[in-house]
Amino acid sequence: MQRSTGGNVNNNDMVNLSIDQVYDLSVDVLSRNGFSAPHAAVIAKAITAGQRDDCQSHGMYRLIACVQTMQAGLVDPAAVPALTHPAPAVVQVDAGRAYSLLAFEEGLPHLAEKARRNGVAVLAINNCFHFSALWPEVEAIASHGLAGMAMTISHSWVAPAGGTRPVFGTNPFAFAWPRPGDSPYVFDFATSMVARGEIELHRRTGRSIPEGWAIDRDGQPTTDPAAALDGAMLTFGSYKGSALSTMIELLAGPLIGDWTSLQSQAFDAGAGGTPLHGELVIALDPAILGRGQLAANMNGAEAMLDAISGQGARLPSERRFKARARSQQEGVWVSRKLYEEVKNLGMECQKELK
Ligand code: NDP
Ligand code: PYC
Repeated sequence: MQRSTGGNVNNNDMVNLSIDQVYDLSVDVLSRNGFSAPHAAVIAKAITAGQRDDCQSHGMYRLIACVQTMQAGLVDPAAVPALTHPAPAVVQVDAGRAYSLLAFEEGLPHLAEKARRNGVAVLAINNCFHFSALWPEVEAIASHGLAGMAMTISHSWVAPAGGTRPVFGTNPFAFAWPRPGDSPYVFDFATSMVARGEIELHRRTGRSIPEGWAIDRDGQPTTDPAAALDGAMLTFGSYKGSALSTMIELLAGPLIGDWTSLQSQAFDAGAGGTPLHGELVIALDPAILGRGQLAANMNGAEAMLDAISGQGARLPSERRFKARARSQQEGVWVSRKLYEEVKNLGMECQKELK
């Protein structure tokens, strides 16, 4: 990639950056703040993908939390993922209290190979700090011609339906289906009404949040993002989202020998760091499971997906893929405030050290 982190600063409040500039800036910030080269590269890749695809809650702004978690002494910036193979269809990766992304990168080829051999395979990532969106991971699985699912937990920020006290994380679930000659079908959503990052972005920019996203610490509905962050977020779909979130707590937690969101929150002990827990990733091979009629099965899938978009309904990820194409042509726009904040991350420490 071409190295340039300067950016084309506009006169108004926005800054235009090429995708390469976002990546290079992210690598610079992460490296300067102590992340090893392999970790800086995969974290920068995920952050750049988020910004490129207009997923603001998991784009450049996440560098702030990465650096804060690092400065709090919580995350290991250089741990080498440790892979084990407890069963023919299982690969388990201990991230060693580093961010999850390098563990995923190293586990993915084993996951794909095991799925092609067994029809189904599981990648369990343990002991990882986790900040990233899940769609890049299921998209990567689909690029192997496999269907993919990923789920993870976070800190206990979300109240169960009918309750008022936080138990669940924002617990995202992502799915991808490979489409011959086309972008995969992908969805990726928090089981809370929105990602917590979205509420944080509302607070940063002084915007109120819609009703139904959260309650305050007294259990009352609120549209104030600060009160929401201090209170409890709500699940989507009432008791249905609540049950899905419970499932994710169990499958990405105790099933794979890892923590729940309550345990992650307890470990954090008010430090405000990124959550520390596990992630469950599943790959399924249509060539093995499809009773020897792969082409016909894929055609059936295409007909069903066409029946959705054929009536004007949009497929999930359609907005994201359009944003990706646009960003590749025009670069991305970020607020000058965020750009300056990110550019200066860790500079204070460097000055103190001099
Ligand atoms: P959104 O509600 O913005 O979007 C969820 C999904 O629904 C996307 O696939 C989106 O596609 C799709 N979608 C949105 N609107 C429509 C529509 N009208 N018709 C069809 N599909 C639609 O996401 P969330 O706020 O729930 O989550 C955002 C991100 O946060 C996710 O990527 C998630 O992985 C991440 N996250 C990560 C956590 C972690 O612990 N690591 C915790 C919680 C969230 P499109 O993108 O094209 O709009
Ligand atoms: O936005 O909910 C969120 C989130 C939690 C951890 C990473 N992202």
